[in-house]
Amino acid sequence: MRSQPFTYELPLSGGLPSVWDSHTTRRLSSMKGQYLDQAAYETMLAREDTLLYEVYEIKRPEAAGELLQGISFIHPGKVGDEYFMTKGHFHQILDTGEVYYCLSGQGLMVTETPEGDTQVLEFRPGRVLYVLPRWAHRSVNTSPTEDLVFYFVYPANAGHDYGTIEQKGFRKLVVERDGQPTVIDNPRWKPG
Ligand code: S6P
Ligand code: ZN
Repeated sequence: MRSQPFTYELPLSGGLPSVWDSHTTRRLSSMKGQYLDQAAYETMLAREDTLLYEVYEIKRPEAAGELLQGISFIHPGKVGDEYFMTKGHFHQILDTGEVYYCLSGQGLMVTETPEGDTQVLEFRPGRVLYVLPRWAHRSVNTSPTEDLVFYFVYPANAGHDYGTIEQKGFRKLVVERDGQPTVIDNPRWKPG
Protein backbone atom coordinates (compact mmCIF):
# COMPACT_ATOMS: atom_id res chain seq x y z
CA MET A 1 0.00 0.00 0.00
CA ARG A 2 1.27 3.47 -0.86
CA SER A 3 2.89 5.30 2.07
CA GLN A 4 3.45 8.63 0.35
CA PRO A 5 0.96 11.09 -1.14
CA PHE A 6 0.27 9.94 -4.69
CA THR A 7 -1.40 10.87 -7.97
CA TYR A 8 -3.16 8.93 -10.69
CA GLU A 9 -5.03 9.65 -13.90
CA LEU A 10 -8.77 9.33 -14.38
CA PRO A 11 -9.75 9.63 -18.05
CA LEU A 12 -12.54 12.20 -18.44
CA SER A 13 -13.92 10.00 -21.21
CA GLY A 14 -14.66 7.23 -18.71
CA GLY A 15 -11.76 4.84 -19.41
CA LEU A 16 -9.86 2.81 -16.81
CA PRO A 17 -7.93 4.66 -14.06
CA SER A 18 -4.15 4.51 -14.40
CA VAL A 19 -3.84 2.58 -11.11
CA TRP A 20 -6.09 0.35 -9.04
CA ASP A 21 -5.68 -2.43 -6.44
CA SER A 22 -8.93 -4.35 -6.63
CA HIS A 23 -11.36 -5.16 -9.43
CA THR A 24 -14.78 -6.36 -8.27
CA THR A 25 -17.29 -7.80 -10.73
CA ARG A 26 -21.00 -8.24 -10.02
CA ARG A 27 -23.05 -10.63 -12.08
CA LEU A 28 -26.75 -11.31 -12.42
CA SER A 29 -26.56 -14.21 -9.94
CA SER A 30 -25.60 -11.79 -7.14
CA MET A 31 -28.88 -9.86 -7.59
CA LYS A 32 -31.33 -12.60 -6.64
CA GLY A 33 -34.66 -11.12 -5.48
CA GLN A 34 -33.70 -7.55 -6.40
CA TYR A 35 -35.34 -7.24 -9.83
CA LEU A 36 -39.10 -6.81 -9.98
CA ASP A 37 -39.69 -9.20 -12.88
CA GLN A 38 -38.54 -12.47 -11.28
CA ALA A 39 -39.49 -14.55 -14.32
CA ALA A 40 -37.40 -12.36 -16.63
CA TYR A 41 -34.56 -12.62 -14.11
CA GLU A 42 -34.68 -16.44 -14.01
CA THR A 43 -34.94 -16.74 -17.80
CA MET A 44 -31.97 -14.43 -18.30
CA LEU A 45 -29.89 -16.17 -15.63
CA ALA A 46 -30.60 -19.60 -17.15
CA ARG A 47 -29.10 -18.31 -20.41
CA GLU A 48 -26.06 -16.53 -18.96
CA ASP A 49 -24.73 -15.08 -15.71
CA THR A 50 -24.41 -11.64 -17.28
CA LEU A 51 -21.81 -9.17 -16.02
CA LEU A 52 -23.77 -6.16 -14.68
CA TYR A 53 -21.09 -3.88 -13.25
CA GLU A 54 -17.44 -3.56 -12.28
CA VAL A 55 -15.69 -1.57 -9.57
CA TYR A 56 -11.99 -0.61 -9.54
CA GLU A 57 -10.79 0.54 -6.14
CA ILE A 58 -7.59 1.83 -4.59
CA LYS A 59 -6.83 0.07 -1.31
CA ARG A 60 -6.38 2.10 1.86
CA PRO A 61 -6.50 1.08 5.51
CA GLU A 62 -10.17 0.93 6.54
CA ALA A 63 -9.49 3.47 9.26
CA ALA A 64 -11.10 6.74 10.29
CA GLY A 65 -9.41 9.58 8.45
CA GLU A 66 -8.59 7.55 5.33
CA LEU A 67 -10.66 7.81 2.14
CA LEU A 68 -11.57 4.97 -0.22
CA GLN A 69 -11.90 5.85 -3.87
CA GLY A 70 -12.37 4.21 -7.22
CA ILE A 71 -14.40 3.98 -10.40
CA SER A 72 -17.57 2.03 -11.13
CA PHE A 73 -18.69 0.94 -14.59
CA ILE A 74 -22.37 0.00 -14.79
CA HIS A 75 -23.01 -1.81 -18.05
CA PRO A 76 -26.14 -1.14 -20.15
CA GLY A 77 -29.03 -3.56 -20.21
CA LYS A 78 -32.34 -4.47 -18.59
CA VAL A 79 -33.94 -7.33 -16.68
CA GLY A 80 -37.49 -7.20 -17.98
CA ASP A 81 -38.22 -3.45 -18.00
CA GLU A 82 -35.78 -2.65 -15.21
CA TYR A 83 -32.35 -1.24 -15.98
CA PHE A 84 -29.07 -2.78 -14.83
CA MET A 85 -28.19 -1.33 -11.44
CA THR A 86 -25.91 -1.79 -8.46
CA LYS A 87 -26.96 -3.81 -5.41
CA GLY A 88 -27.14 -0.60 -3.41
CA HIS A 89 -26.36 -0.21 0.27
CA PHE A 90 -26.42 1.83 3.43
CA HIS A 91 -23.01 2.47 4.91
CA GLN A 92 -22.48 0.35 8.01
CA ILE A 93 -21.48 3.49 9.88
CA LEU A 94 -24.71 5.14 8.85
CA ASP A 95 -23.49 8.65 9.50
CA THR A 96 -20.99 8.68 6.62
CA GLY A 97 -21.55 10.39 3.26
CA GLU A 98 -20.07 9.86 -0.18
CA VAL A 99 -19.15 11.92 -3.26
CA TYR A 100 -19.75 10.64 -6.79
CA TYR A 101 -18.45 12.36 -9.94
CA CYS A 102 -19.99 11.21 -13.21
CA LEU A 103 -17.44 10.75 -15.99
CA SER A 104 -19.61 9.34 -18.76
CA GLY A 105 -22.96 7.84 -19.61
CA GLN A 106 -26.40 8.55 -18.18
CA GLY A 107 -28.37 7.23 -15.28
CA LEU A 108 -30.18 7.79 -12.02
CA MET A 109 -29.15 7.37 -8.42
CA VAL A 110 -31.94 6.11 -6.16
CA THR A 111 -31.47 7.14 -2.53
CA GLU A 112 -33.46 6.74 0.66
CA THR A 113 -33.19 7.06 4.42
CA PRO A 114 -34.18 4.46 7.04
CA GLU A 115 -37.13 6.75 7.87
CA GLY A 116 -38.49 6.53 4.31
CA ASP A 117 -37.40 9.80 2.68
CA THR A 118 -36.54 9.15 -0.96
CA GLN A 119 -34.70 11.16 -3.59
CA VAL A 120 -33.65 10.33 -7.15
CA LEU A 121 -30.61 12.16 -8.56
CA GLU A 122 -29.55 12.30 -12.20
CA PHE A 123 -26.07 11.30 -13.37
CA ARG A 124 -24.63 13.42 -16.17
CA PRO A 125 -21.00 13.64 -17.35
CA GLY A 126 -19.28 16.35 -15.31
CA ARG A 127 -21.89 16.29 -12.53
CA VAL A 128 -21.13 15.67 -8.86
CA LEU A 129 -23.70 13.75 -6.79
CA TYR A 130 -23.38 14.16 -3.04
CA VAL A 131 -24.84 11.34 -0.97
CA LEU A 132 -25.68 12.65 2.49
CA PRO A 133 -24.82 10.57 5.56
CA ARG A 134 -27.64 8.08 6.38
CA TRP A 135 -28.87 7.76 2.77
CA ALA A 136 -28.76 4.37 1.04
CA HIS A 137 -27.72 4.62 -2.62
CA ARG A 138 -28.09 2.59 -5.79
CA SER A 139 -26.83 3.57 -9.27
CA VAL A 140 -28.95 2.75 -12.33
CA ASN A 141 -27.70 2.89 -15.94
CA THR A 142 -30.54 4.18 -18.14
CA SER A 143 -28.57 4.24 -21.41
CA PRO A 144 -29.44 1.50 -23.92
CA THR A 145 -25.87 1.33 -25.21
CA GLU A 146 -23.28 3.07 -23.02
CA ASP A 147 -21.63 2.31 -19.69
CA LEU A 148 -22.43 4.61 -16.78
CA VAL A 149 -19.03 5.55 -15.34
CA PHE A 150 -18.40 7.45 -12.11
CA TYR A 151 -15.65 8.19 -9.62
CA PHE A 152 -16.49 7.85 -5.91
CA VAL A 153 -14.87 8.81 -2.60
CA TYR A 154 -16.05 7.86 0.89
CA PRO A 155 -14.69 7.42 4.43
CA ALA A 156 -12.57 4.26 4.56
CA ASN A 157 -14.14 3.05 7.81
CA ALA A 158 -17.74 3.42 6.49
CA GLY A 159 -18.29 -0.28 5.69
CA HIS A 160 -21.28 -1.58 3.71
CA ASP A 161 -24.67 -2.80 4.88
CA TYR A 162 -26.09 -4.75 1.91
CA GLY A 163 -28.45 -6.89 3.99
CA THR A 164 -31.10 -4.23 4.64
CA ILE A 165 -31.62 -3.61 0.91
CA GLU A 166 -31.42 -7.35 0.07
CA GLN A 167 -34.28 -7.99 2.49
CA LYS A 168 -36.50 -4.95 1.91
CA GLY A 169 -35.46 -3.60 -1.49
CA PHE A 170 -35.51 0.12 -2.30
CA ARG A 171 -38.80 2.02 -2.05
CA LYS A 172 -38.34 3.31 -5.62
CA LEU A 173 -37.40 1.42 -8.79
CA VAL A 174 -36.32 2.67 -12.23
CA VAL A 175 -38.03 0.99 -15.17
CA GLU A 176 -38.54 1.76 -18.84
CA ARG A 177 -42.05 2.98 -19.72
CA ASP A 178 -42.85 4.08 -23.30
CA GLY A 179 -39.12 4.09 -24.01
CA GLN A 180 -38.36 6.47 -21.09
CA PRO A 181 -36.69 5.88 -17.73
CA THR A 182 -39.48 6.12 -15.16
CA VAL A 183 -39.33 6.03 -11.37
CA ILE A 184 -42.06 3.89 -9.81
CA ASP A 185 -42.97 2.76 -6.29
CA ASN A 186 -41.60 -0.70 -5.60
CA PRO A 187 -44.73 -2.86 -5.26
CA ARG A 188 -42.70 -5.52 -3.44
CA TRP A 189 -41.11 -3.18 -0.90
CA LYS A 190 -41.60 -4.56 2.56
CA PRO A 191 -41.17 -2.72 5.84
CA GLY A 192 -39.23 -4.37 8.65
C1 S6P B 1 -19.12 2.47 -2.15
C2 S6P B 1 -19.70 3.21 -3.33
C3 S6P B 1 -19.49 2.54 -4.70
C4 S6P B 1 -20.29 1.25 -4.86
C5 S6P B 1 -20.25 0.69 -6.26
C6 S6P B 1 -21.04 -0.62 -6.38
O1 S6P B 1 -19.54 3.00 -0.93
O2 S6P B 1 -21.04 3.54 -3.11
O3 S6P B 1 -18.17 2.21 -4.85
O4 S6P B 1 -19.75 0.28 -4.01
O5 S6P B 1 -20.76 1.63 -7.15
O6 S6P B 1 -22.26 -0.56 -5.72
P1 S6P B 1 -22.63 -1.64 -4.60
O7 S6P B 1 -23.96 -1.20 -4.10
O8 S6P B 1 -22.62 -2.97 -5.24
O9 S6P B 1 -21.54 -1.53 -3.56
ZN1 ZN C 1 -21.56 3.85 -0.76
